[in-house]
Amino acid sequence: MVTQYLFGVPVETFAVTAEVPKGTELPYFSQEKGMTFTCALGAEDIVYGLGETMRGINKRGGRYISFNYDDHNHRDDMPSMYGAHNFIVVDGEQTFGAFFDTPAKVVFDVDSDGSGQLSVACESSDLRLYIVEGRGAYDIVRQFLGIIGRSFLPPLWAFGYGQSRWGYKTAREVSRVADKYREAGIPLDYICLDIDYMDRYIDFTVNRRRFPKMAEYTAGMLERGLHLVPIVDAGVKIEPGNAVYEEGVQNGYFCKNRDGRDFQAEVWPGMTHFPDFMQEKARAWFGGHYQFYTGLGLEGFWNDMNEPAIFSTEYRKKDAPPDADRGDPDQPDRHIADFKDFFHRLDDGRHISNYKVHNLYGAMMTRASGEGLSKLLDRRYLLFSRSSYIGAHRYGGIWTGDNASTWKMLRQNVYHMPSLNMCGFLYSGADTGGFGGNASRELLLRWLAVSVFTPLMRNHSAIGTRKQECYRFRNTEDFKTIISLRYRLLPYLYSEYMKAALRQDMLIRPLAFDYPDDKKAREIEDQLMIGESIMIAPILEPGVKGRIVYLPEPMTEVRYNREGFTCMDVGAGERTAMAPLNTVVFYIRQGRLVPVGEPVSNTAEMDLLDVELLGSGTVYEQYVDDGYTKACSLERCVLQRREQAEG
Ligand code: MIG
Repeated sequence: MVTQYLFGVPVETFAVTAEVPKGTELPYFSQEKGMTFTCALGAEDIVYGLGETMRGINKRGGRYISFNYDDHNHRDDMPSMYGAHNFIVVDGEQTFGAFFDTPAKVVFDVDSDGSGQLSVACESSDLRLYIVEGRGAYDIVRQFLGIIGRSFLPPLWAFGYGQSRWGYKTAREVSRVADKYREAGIPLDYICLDIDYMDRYIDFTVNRRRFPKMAEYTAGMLERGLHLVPIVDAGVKIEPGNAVYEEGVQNGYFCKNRDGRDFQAEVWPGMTHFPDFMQEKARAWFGGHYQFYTGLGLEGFWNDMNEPAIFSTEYRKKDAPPDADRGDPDQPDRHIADFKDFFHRLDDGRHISNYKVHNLYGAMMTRASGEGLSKLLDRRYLLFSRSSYIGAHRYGGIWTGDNASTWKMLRQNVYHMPSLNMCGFLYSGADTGGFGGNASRELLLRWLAVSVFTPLMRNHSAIGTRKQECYRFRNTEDFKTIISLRYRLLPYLYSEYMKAALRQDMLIRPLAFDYPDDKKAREIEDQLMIGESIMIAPILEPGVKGRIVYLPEPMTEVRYNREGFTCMDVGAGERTAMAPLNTVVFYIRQGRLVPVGEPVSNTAEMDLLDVELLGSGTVYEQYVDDGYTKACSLERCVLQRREQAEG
């Protein structure tokens, strides 16, 4: 049961799409000190949720601030990342979910001082609070997913493997990446174009010298089974003659400064204006401009810098001293002052500083692009954004930003996935191999073995770091093996994604959600459930050849290497699983099945129905379609039966 509590006059966030009955008496919480909600936690209570935040799946012991930031130094104590996902689930003595629907700053103190207190401080007293009651954490999450609307449905090719790097400068360089992958026989479905494809970092342009004949180039790539995925930044370059700039100025589509003029901030293109994505008309206008790309045959995009990220503003120079707030743990960045310097016009006529609706900016950019692309294309599009708010999951996915080539970040990727799923973001993933720093061969292989199971599987790295394309490492055969597992599992992974999205359910879950009565399973954070059949127990440490795995029930242990799949039934309890770098071990639940396909070099070659069934079950309900139709429904499921004789 979900109940809504209304405080003040909240800004419309579009997060919740269902009609939710209003309540008068607030259970669990005592509301103190303005809009601070507090609740005493039991000693063993687990607190789930908060999507894109640091630390483990159980958020207990930490302090988290919803205030979207571009900070590439992902430390454990970093309070804010790029998204605001204000949904928590308390599981224990009291079991309930709470969604704090407000676009302003929210501070979640989840028993950070060990006193057993959960406190949620909302900076704005205008908000909607949704309380979800149910039969345990998983049921509560499903009810929550039920009120925020269906997840974005990407095309099949978006589930392929993608290569990206900040620094690809020319069509020639991009073609070389494609050639090298095909030569090495490593499957690949798309290559991302970072900011250098643009003309001086201006959105909706292509640098004609470095990417001549873009439409032909895109078509040629598509013939090789490769999609190009350009980046789009939030800021619009101030430059007479730039049509997007001129239209924005004329129509009042940009955010304003204190004097009512269009606000100026420096980002990659130099001085820019920020589109006022809070206005419906500005969204339609910006989204419509994706026609520039769709006209070139492009169908996939990543939206960046939409927290929004700022280098300097008309009020604050780049090298200005840090403001007085620095050192205050709740004001973790000097840019916080910048967000008070520009204003949105809401569709109800109110003017409001970005600071007060800050967490919606990236979400509304995603919405603008998603709605634009839905109109422009007769098929599904790929879109993932850096910044987000709950609700944006209906228009696109997210990636978890500028991580680094460290084992800690790999582990964080594992922790992020179920938390993001709880907040609606099914299509997500990390920069595989790490963005900052230099990836070792071992780290990249282990990371790929995790990314095989995340919907977005993209290798991305920063300019100036060690080049991280798989073919640059010794013995590319090993990379081919791991990535080919992804493709062989696609009949299952695609089916499970679509079923989860259509049922408004989670795809990636903590073990505790499937085995709520198993005390040990409840504590495990480095193993995950992927869809209805698979459990993974990835290797997240350097220099080890195996790990201890906990099985809450007897399962089929599947070992995949260059020879293919080997299955073995194993009992419940702890066991040691050895996995050399070129091998992935995963588990299939008792009585369940996993359909696997033949190896292919990209999704265009796949026949989703040509499968072999692994596991001890008898029937699997497989979602199948052409991979791009917009008309997706559970009616597209077919039953795959295991032959009696085989079983
Ligand atoms: O200021 O476009 O998170 O993925 O490669 C950095 C360059 C801007 C940040 C993104 C990253 C991307 C980079 N961008």
